[in-house]
Amino acid sequence: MRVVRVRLFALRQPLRHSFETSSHRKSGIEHVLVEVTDADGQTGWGEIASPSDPFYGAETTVTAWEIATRYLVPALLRAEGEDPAELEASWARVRGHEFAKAGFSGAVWDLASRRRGIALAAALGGTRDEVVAGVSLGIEPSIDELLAQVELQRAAGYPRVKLKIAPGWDVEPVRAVRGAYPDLDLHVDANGAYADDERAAAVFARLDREALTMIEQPFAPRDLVAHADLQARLDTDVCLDESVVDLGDLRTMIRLGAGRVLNIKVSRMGGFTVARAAHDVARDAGIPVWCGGMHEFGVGRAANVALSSLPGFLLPSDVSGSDKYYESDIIAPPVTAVAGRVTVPTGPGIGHEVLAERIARDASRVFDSSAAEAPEAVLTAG
Ligand code: OSB
Ligand code: MG
Repeated sequence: MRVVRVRLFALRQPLRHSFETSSHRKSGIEHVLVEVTDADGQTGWGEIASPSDPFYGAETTVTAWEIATRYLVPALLRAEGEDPAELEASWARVRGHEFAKAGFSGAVWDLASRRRGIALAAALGGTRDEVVAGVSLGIEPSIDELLAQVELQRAAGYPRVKLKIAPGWDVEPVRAVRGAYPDLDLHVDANGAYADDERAAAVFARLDREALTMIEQPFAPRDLVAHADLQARLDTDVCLDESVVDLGDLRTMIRLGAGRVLNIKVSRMGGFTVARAAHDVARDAGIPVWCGGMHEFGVGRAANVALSSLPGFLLPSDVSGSDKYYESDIIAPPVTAVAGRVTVPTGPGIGHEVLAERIARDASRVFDSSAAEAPEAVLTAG
């Protein structure tokens, strides 16, 4: 397998309902689609799902574009191998920039499985034919509006609801939702918004009484010790998201007891090979995992469905139907959830047709490695 051409498309889609987290509010999402083509003309697609701004992590759409065009494209064009991991190895010496790498990883995994005529889920070692999906709800202007959102998603059939929390929007909204839905599989995600102080300790002690499935990423990403101390005090499972970027972080989490659940995001961990390895390490340690989302368009969403079919994904993943976020999608058919379940496609690759013409037409920025004006690659020294 040899990639002979790479195209990148920056594409913005409006959100149907704006989404607020502890850091900011957004009404649209811009991601970068990656198309790779091999010598036979077969294509594979991936999605760089970096947020536009450096609030979830350090990357932005602009840094991802820069790293992709200057480093990842030239590395990939020189790589060769049948296993996608061999192509991923071509950019291994680029440090960080996991979202950018994950988009390229998705594209080569999609290409490799299409070449073999098998589904991405099968190529990854997936064992389920459907996955359970949960929804993630942002911070709302009022508790009534939050309750209306929960009701909407319950009516759509989703069995698990995650609420974004932040200082000032935590115990009260959680109690209101718990009061209205005593049996709901409910969890909260702070995106690292709390300082490790007495005030936070009081908040988490109160949330510990609300029968939550987990409390996700209460503290800053690098502070594994604070998470371990909190986990030791709570009955509720602590889940790590931003803290675990590589397998070393995961080993630290396990050694310290910094959480009992892991959110695996392909984007945060830099690709499918490492995400799958994290799944294996967590499974050996008895840690259940689920697949987190980054408001992916269809390409990234379908790949998350494939990953969620691995056996250690024991909790509902953030792979809600495309219609929760977007009017229309860039794949056909779109990802759909019926009664909170998404069928794992069996067709080659991500198992959906990618609407390449639509992507090319609507893109605000395009890069083509075959175009005469393609920027000079930086990655030359060995
Ligand atoms: O922490 O899971 C998160 C969106 C942007 C940044 C961080 C997160 C999220 C989500 C989105 O919760 C969930 C989804 O894609 O369905
Ligand atoms: Mg999270």
